[in-house]
Amino acid sequence: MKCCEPTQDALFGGISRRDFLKVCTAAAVYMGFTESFGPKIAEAVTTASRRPPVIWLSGQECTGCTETLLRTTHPTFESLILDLISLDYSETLNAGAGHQAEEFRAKSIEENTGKFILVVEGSIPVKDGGIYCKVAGRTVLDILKETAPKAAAVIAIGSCATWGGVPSAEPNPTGATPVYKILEGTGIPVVNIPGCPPNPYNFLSTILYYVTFKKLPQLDDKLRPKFAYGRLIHENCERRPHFDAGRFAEQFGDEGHRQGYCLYKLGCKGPETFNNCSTLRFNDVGTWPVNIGHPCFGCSEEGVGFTAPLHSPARPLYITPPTQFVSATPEQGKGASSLAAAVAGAAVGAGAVAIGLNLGKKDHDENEES
Ligand code: FSX
Ligand code: SF4
Ligand code: F3S
Repeated sequence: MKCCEPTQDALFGGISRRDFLKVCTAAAVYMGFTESFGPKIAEAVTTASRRPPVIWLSGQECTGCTETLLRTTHPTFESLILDLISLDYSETLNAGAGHQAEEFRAKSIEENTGKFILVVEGSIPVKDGGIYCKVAGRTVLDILKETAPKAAAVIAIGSCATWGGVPSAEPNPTGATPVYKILEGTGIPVVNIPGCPPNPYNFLSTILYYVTFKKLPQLDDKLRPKFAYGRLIHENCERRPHFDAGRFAEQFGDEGHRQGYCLYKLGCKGPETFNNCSTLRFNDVGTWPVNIGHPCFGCSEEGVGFTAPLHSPARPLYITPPTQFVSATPEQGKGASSLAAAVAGAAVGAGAVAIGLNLGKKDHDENEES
């Protein structure tokens, strides 16, 4: 047994080997591999000679992207992330401050040139020379331009970093610009993980993929991992059978809304937003906007979130077959909750939902029972 291989009782990222395997298996399924790939990912990660160093820069943002990685009910996810990578610099999480932190960043970049992952959270203001966002007296624009060419790859996390997000909303007073545009033409590989905030599992899976295969996952034309952003939310939504049957909530709180009908007429942008919220869901409680009665407002999609009016109807990109056909009579499908289980079972990524979101819960429940 290799020294870094976890034993039955060993912990990785503060979680048991069994839970770690669950996470890797969920990530494997979710990235389009078979379940049997989970142990291979786990082995690659635990036997890696070195955790990839990460420099995390912040531009114009609300820190929601960092928070989404840290705020989990069970203290497992953030420790898992922090054990997968060596987070050498993050303005939010740095232990040191001021000159000390800046010196550590410079040292890590120098020692790890060509090897570290640069994560950027937030958009980059370019107007007036970028003076609207400065760290340690320098513009983030300068810091990004100086740091990115030394990185192995750049991960832009959140809608702000990937396409501009909130700071770029009209009239975009600071010239908020996405990271990939700043780096256009440099040949530096950039991965976009949009969402405001994005699902932390999309970030985790991208890191797991990189550590396992030593390369970036397949990306779409907007530089998003295809495994996470390859489908419209509308394709696997639990309310989709209601859409197909023509049952809509007309107003918040009306009978259709209480019955869990489709939220299209309330402005749901699921038909024009590519993301996996309807299959992967958020946090330990496994919820997402549509599930709790609010239309998706397209927070991850450029030209939709923070751009289209909240309650204007979506412009469906294409009509796709539903994942599940149900009777059009409401009696047989009372509300979304009764449909959710059936649809979720058929949905792509259901394995990830079932396994990933129960992380730590079983042990918790067992403890409660004992
Ligand atoms: Fe906030 Fe991140 Fe939104 Fe932006 O997420 S959650 S404003 S995408 O950069 O911190
Ligand atoms: Fe779901 Fe929205 Fe599509 Fe209705 S319009 S099925 S609520 S994603
Ligand atoms: Fe955002 Fe819509 Fe998902 S608002 S979190 S893309 S459901």
